[in-house]
Amino acid sequence: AGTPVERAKATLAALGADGDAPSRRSRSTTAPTVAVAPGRVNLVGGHTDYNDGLCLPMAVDRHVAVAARPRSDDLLRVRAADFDETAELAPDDDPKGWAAYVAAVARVLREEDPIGGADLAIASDVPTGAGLSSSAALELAVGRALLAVSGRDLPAADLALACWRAEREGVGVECGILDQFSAALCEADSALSLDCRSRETEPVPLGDGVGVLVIDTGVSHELTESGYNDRVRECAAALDTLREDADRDLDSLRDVDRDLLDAHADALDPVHFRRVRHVVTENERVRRARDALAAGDLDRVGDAMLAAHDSLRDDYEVSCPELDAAVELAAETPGVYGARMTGGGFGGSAVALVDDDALDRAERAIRDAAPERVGPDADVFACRPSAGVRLVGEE
Ligand code: GAF
Repeated sequence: AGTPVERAKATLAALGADGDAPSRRSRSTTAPTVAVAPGRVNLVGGHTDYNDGLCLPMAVDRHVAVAARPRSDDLLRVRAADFDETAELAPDDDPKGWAAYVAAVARVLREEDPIGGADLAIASDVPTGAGLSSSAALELAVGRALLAVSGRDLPAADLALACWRAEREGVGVECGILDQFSAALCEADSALSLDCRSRETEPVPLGDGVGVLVIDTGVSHELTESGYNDRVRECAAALDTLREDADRDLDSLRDVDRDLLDAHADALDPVHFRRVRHVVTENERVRRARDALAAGDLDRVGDAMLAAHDSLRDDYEVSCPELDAAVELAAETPGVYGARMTGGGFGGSAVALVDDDALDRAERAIRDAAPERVGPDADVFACRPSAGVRLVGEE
């Protein structure tokens, strides 16, 4: 029971009380530092980030909290409250599971400047494996907490890039920057327009009349074991073919538009053609949705979300029957503007944009129908747009 911040603090206090206590100096003189970082949904812009494309994520009001205090040695002693597990990490250790994220972030941060040893306690209410980017939230909260106990600071975008490198190099997911930038740079009450090529971000206020529902299918996805890295490679192979056939210097699929794709369609393997078509049309949908959201045209945002789902299902093939059912169920629910799968896919969650006045009714209707329509472990909850990573007390 309790919020992630309360649980992280209590867990850290309990960690100090056991036999393997931290140094007396750090225990007696240092109040805990607490960092929180949010999960996210992505309203539009799926699988565009590693193709230098556009996204429109929104951080949710569910967080990973990390309570920390310095140690006098260089160990990281980390207690995961939700898993009831403790890991003790020396600087060169290479653990598996959740501790891999902690070790990878510490390793990347150490490349610039030293970070001190620390006791860390982690607690979260971001569901794991649900496509809500719990791992980026963990990375950002750990990173912010480690910097703080080491007397260091980094701009949020630099911390996001460090955590992105940690995920790629330390954990082995060939992801783009979407999740780490969302957990770092989203602002309260807003979606975030993110250009993954320039790395420019701009908040787009969501407006009072909009609610957001998450429909967690209960089908867990695991990016490292899914077809995610296959999609990254298919895009890279398609880009090589297009460069050769068009004899053009293309930096990424961001440089490909519909005309270029159509002109060189015959050179592409049909599967690769569909992958590129998704990326090209998805960037167009993000532009459309971003402008429509800024103009308060929620019907248009919803249409872009529904079209995005079709494209992710048919051209990119990263959906699954439960996600399709969740989107279908949401789309037929009164008050829903649109819905799509969010995150890497192959399981996880769908996100729906809903008229705020109809939010409670829509949530109930979807929750009632979800066990039969989506799956026995489906869960439905409303969320509010939240700010990115921060130290508690500095909000
Ligand atoms: C996962 C990845 F980690 C992101 O980088 C992004 O590609 C997303 O899937 C799909 O848009 O969350």
